[in-house]
Amino acid sequence: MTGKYWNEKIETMPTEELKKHQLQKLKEQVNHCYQNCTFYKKKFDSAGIKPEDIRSLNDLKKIPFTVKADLRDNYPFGMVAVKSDEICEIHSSSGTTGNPIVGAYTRSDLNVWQELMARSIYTTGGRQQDVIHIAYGYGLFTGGMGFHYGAQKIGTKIIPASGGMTQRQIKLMKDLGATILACTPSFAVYLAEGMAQEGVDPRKDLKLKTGMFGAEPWSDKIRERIEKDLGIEAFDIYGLTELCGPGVSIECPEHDGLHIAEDHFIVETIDPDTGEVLPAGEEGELVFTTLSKTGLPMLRYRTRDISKVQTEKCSCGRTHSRMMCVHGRSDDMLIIRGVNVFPSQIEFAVMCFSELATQYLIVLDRPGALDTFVVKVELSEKAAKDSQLDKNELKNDIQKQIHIVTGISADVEIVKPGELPRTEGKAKRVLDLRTGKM
Ligand code: DLL
Repeated sequence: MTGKYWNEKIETMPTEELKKHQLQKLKEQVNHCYQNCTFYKKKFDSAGIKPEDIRSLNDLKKIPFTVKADLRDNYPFGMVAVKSDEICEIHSSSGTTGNPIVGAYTRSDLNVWQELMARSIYTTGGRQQDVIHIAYGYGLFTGGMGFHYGAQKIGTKIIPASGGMTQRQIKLMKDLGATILACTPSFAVYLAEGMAQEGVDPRKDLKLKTGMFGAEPWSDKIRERIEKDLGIEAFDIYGLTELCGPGVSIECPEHDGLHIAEDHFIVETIDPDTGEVLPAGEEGELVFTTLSKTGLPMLRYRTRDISKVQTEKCSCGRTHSRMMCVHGRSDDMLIIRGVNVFPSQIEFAVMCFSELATQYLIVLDRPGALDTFVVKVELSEKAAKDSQLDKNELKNDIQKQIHIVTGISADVEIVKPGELPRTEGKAKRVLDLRTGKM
């Protein structure tokens, strides 16, 4: 590690060299998949391609996509490309229906993940002398262990707090001198609320400098609030179980996108409807190909996450492409009265009002022929105490703002501070009661 880079040679590698490195690794990865995984061999055979056909990065397009359903259909180990005793750790993502998505790691996969997480923490300024409070869940979810491994490699002091017990977490952050907070953005908001209630002033009582937030979409408005309420610099971190967990990409101090670890992944952006590969800079679904995975390699894995990728060099000196923050997944998109709406649009509209806290809940139902669309929002503690506040006017203004952002009308319901449910992991923003109602 040198100065601001964890691995300067890799992180600032000239693009041509990086591409050569990717091609070499891609060929190896494709061979590994074809030789050792029946799933991929069948896919290649039915598409009429052989590993030798992948001669350039452009040939990647010839490989069929891999999708979430492939993982579910081959649950738990049908897509594993090594002998069973080479798998030494297993994680899983929080699937709501059907078979869970399982991530199976070999020792070498764990080493790569640890390296990527050390790089991520280091990029955001984390050093050996820091104290990292990890409030991502430990266990099957990759958040807790991923941060733990990365921080161990840097030598940072680790507080493995995991989720839950908000009051205890605040006390520990204070008493143990946490300088980095790692958790979901929604839990950071929850912690900030808890501190306000307990009269803890993060600027005076805590030593926090930075926060590493990810695992769910979060808007710029939430970022502003977290930075203001906790007095820290916030960084976005992205990843998914299928690829390794957190550490696939990390925001640098320029705060202009998240650098993708292109020495271990190739990213493509596609039109989610047609599968057509889009030019750099255009918004679409992110598709990743792993270059170093041995246990569960992923060729052209469709993430369903919507973003765009910039390839220009960043002012921080890193050459790896940047993905802009993910505001939603194509399968999170709601169709309300025939109109496409992303929960992040509602978040944007709601966060425009300083009278509101950061919690919101979208409730959809279909009692008759038409969808009902209710957005429950919470007053901030301060606004709740303001006797001058005209709630009807506020409600009308929020309704107008939602209409401007989404093009459809919602009923806004303003509730008291603390009334909406909080989650300690990923936030649940939508309650869709329409399922099964025609
Ligand atoms: O959420 C890994 C992770 C843990 C990332 C901690 C960052 C921090 P999964 O549970 O498999 O893995 O969920 C992956 O979460 O496809 C995205 O839809 C969403 N996601 C992850 N990071 C972000 C982010 C972890 N920074 C799914 N912004 C992904 C928006 C994110 N969405």
